[in-house]
Amino acid sequence: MSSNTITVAAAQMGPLQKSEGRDVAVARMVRLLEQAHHRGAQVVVFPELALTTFFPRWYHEDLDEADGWYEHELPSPATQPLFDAIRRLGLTVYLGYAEIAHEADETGVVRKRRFNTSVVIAPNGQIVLKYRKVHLPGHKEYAPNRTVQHLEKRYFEVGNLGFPVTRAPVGDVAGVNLGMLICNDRRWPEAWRVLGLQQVELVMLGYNTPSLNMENRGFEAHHLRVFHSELSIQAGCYQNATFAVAVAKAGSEDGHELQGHSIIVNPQGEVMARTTRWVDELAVADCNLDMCALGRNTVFNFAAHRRVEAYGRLTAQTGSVAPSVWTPA
Ligand code: CDT
Repeated sequence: MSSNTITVAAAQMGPLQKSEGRDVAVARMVRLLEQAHHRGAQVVVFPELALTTFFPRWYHEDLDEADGWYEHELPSPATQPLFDAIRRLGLTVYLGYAEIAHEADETGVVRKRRFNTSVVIAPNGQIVLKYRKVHLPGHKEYAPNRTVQHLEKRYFEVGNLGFPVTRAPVGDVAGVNLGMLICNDRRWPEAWRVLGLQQVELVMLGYNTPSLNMENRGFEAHHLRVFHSELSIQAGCYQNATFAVAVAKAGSEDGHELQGHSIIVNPQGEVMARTTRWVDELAVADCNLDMCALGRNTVFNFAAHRRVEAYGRLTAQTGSVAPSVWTPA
């Protein structure tokens, strides 16, 4: 195998019920780490909010009542077995979790803040990189028109760390450019491009995507939900010359189905490995990082071909605006 190759694992998780504690999640995650190590993986990626059920579907009037869903420290007594396994097996791990941080807001006031967060944990148990989800889907208030609530805008602030990339050793490779996204971020080309502009080589991303559109504003077929997820990830990889490990929570959580379909994608946008079931399941692939060079030096040689003078709208404007109307002379 090339000296610039790393072996990565998508550690898809089957459902976690509302009644199940972190002990259940952590025990299953440790088992997945052991299996991934056995299959030669050096990197393991878990889903978004991996330690609990997807709690934003449950409404709490008082935010503080929801505190039990969040991590107040990492590691904690409950998550320590995960860190012990990471050290024992010498793995690099992406962990998605709900974070409570006591830190200053933009006005300088220190307060309790809540984020949908992921970290990369090094084989020695240290946190290498932290990311807080930027694109929060859903709504803030209880929505009686919805079959199922999606209260991410209630439970989380918009991430305030940008889209960081760092270079860190992985397996036998001295330096790999690592970046992260969380769930809905994968649908936004802007997020991928900010990572691409930092020469990312491996994007790790976890998700909890319902199998059905619960907004009750029109039918969306299940296969199209999966197609849109894969389309976004494959396009993000191709257009930014990067690998991605994209990992789902899958199956029925208290009767609410999550779509599964975790994939590992190469810089050509091809799916290299995928999960096929809706339970705890690994997909493993060897990623030769030299593959990132082709796109980066040809079609997507950003320095040669990007035209920032034409992209002003991307940061000047949020919503779309109607064009001026053409009228015949
Ligand atoms: N967790 C998360 O971000 N889920 C959203 C659901 C939105 S419904 C299209 C996702 O983009 O998968």
